[in-house]
Amino acid sequence: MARDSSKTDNKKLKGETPKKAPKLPVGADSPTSFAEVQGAGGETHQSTNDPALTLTSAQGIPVADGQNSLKAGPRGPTLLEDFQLREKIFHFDHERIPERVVHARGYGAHGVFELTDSLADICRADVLGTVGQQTEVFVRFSTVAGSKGSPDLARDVRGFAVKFYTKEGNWDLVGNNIPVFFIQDAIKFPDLVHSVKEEPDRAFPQAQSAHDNFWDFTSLSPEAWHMVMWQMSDRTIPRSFRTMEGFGVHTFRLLDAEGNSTFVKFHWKPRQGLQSVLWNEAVKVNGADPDFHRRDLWEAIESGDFPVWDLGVQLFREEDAAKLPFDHLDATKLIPEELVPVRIIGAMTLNRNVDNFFANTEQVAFCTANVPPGVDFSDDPLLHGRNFSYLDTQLKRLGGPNFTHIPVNAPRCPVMHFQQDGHMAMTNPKGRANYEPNSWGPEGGPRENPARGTTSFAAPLDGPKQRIRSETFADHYSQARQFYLSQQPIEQKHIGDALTFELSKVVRVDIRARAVSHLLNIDADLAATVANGLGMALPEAAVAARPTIDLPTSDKLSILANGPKDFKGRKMGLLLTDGSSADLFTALTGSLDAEGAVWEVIAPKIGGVTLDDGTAVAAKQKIDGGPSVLYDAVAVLPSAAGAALLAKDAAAKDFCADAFGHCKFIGFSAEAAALFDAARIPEMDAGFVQLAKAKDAKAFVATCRALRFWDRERKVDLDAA
Ligand code: HDE
Repeated sequence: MARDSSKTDNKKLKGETPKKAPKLPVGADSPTSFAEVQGAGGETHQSTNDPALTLTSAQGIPVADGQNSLKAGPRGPTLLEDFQLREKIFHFDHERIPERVVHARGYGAHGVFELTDSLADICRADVLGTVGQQTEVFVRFSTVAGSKGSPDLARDVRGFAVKFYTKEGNWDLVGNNIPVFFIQDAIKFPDLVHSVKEEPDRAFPQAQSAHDNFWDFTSLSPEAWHMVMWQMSDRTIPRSFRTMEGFGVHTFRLLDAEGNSTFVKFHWKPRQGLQSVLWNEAVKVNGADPDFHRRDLWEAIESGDFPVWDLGVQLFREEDAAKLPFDHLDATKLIPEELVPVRIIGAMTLNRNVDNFFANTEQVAFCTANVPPGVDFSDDPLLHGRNFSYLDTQLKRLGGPNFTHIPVNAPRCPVMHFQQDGHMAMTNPKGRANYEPNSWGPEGGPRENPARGTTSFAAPLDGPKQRIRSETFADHYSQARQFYLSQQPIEQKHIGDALTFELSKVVRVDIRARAVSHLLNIDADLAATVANGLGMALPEAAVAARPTIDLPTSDKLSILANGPKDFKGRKMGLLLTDGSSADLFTALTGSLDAEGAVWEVIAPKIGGVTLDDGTAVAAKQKIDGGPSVLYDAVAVLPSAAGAALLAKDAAAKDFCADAFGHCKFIGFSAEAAALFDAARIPEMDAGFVQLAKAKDAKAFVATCRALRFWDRERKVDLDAA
């Protein structure tokens, strides 16, 4: 289905500003709001059904005047007696809860998971057993380092956390968009996070790893360098949440009814294909639209273009694990898909936006320890630390142990236990028995059930207590090299550029050199490129615990090898002026609609333009509000007079120059030449497609299916020279 988000927004706008007072009670268009917020009993929200729609206090007391506080005389002091003022201000003062210590900035959506291939032969979890069974999910995507208000396109790892509301309780698969992690042991996590967050004395830089502390820590932690390669790749500047993979990272176990174990790694593969932006683009997107990713997800779901991810599993037995070249308990290593193929077992569709951000996205509480019977943990030391941390952090963040009563966290299956009381207890048991076993209820229930209940893999354990890192975790560079060599040349260039950029922000020269010393163990050319970019001599290679070995490359590790096949769900910006060709406009928007793409009109005035046949077209953006960085491709279609006008406008020239510099495909009318000249575009290369006749539009949209015109990048980027 075509998505013209200007239309979507207009519709929304109409809906939000009704001419007459609505007949429904306030909040009735958001079915969760009042009933959920005001308690399970539901009695208190009756006031919202009052046909007179009277404003009340939180205690339900009708308000006569909400605009003026109670004063002694018209200019007199405010009276302490004003409970209405006090209640309102008191509640406002307490609106914020602590933001997440990591992954503070995030965006969530509801959806559904459908199983397409049963794992019932190896796993007793109901959610993985019955083909066709649908399970409700809630997903939260996030950046890691930035605070809640930081921009979406920071170079950062993205969180990819999924809560499955299964019939056997909540299962949280709390993953990232990168399949490995920086550290091997949970005890290093606070140091890692401190190093990447803003430096403590000055409280900057915000949402960036490009500073001394991060590179100090990583250059002193050889185990980090596999993940550093992923972090410096375009994986950390995704085009959209919709175009990212997700990974459970750790090895988990699946258990059958007899307690037999199969190791498993989880993968989410986006049907939308993988896509990222360029770094220079990301920097500008952050200024033009800091909400770029959340807006993109919201708009896609609002318009019915629901993103879908396939869930894949890599399955292997204990005896296979012993033969793998890396330790499956080491979270800094992946298992190449060529060694253990990914089997697709289901699909997740995000189909409903949240109707209240705080209630859902902010209050959702994930925990790696939440697994249904049949899913169990491996001995990955990072996972064990996480199993403690997530529950602990929710107590701080959500204020007490009853956060499972919050609707987004509440299981959808029956909950039967004797835990009670505590702050904000919302679902309170009735009756006399608050312990088990008891003889009050039928059979003293609810009681434990060995047949249904969760069990752990009966791993025989033996060993001296010691603080030690396994020798099998010691090869820190081979997979980093494998990742780098698996990238296409343009992707390798981006990794070199990113490392050079980040290390250029590091002030201490010895830290820069120590970072490059690791690159020498990964790829000599990469190390030389970065050292050259930094203007420094090559240092000695870092001392490696194990020599780097050459592993086979893998296409699965490249973004470009796994890109989208079409322009569906992607966005084109149409720069129009008064007098632009109606034929071209109609042909191009028709082709984009047929492709399932989104388009927006950008014009000198937000009031829109009049085409050469007199048709009025609404604009979604005024030129300085719709820079080309917001679009996957652009069409520059001014009239001759329009082009002459835009040639004098800095924002219009930036629009063209950035589209060119970011290697975008550019459709154009002959009249655009004057604007391109003014924008100092040096060459109309093969990434430019002239739209002379209506039928050119279809061909242009087909050209845009490729992500970018990469041939141009080598010509526009000084670093590459
Ligand atoms: Fe997290 N992590 N983490 N993490 N993590 C949190 O939990 C932690 C790790 C991930 O959208 C916190 O509720 C430790 C790996 C995501 O709400 C906290 C360790 C992976 C989210 C925490 C790790 C992740 C978090 C902060 C090392 C990828 C956001 C707020 C032992 C597999 C979830 C919260 C959301 C959030 C601890 C490492 C992913 C503090 C101790 C590896 C997606 O509990």
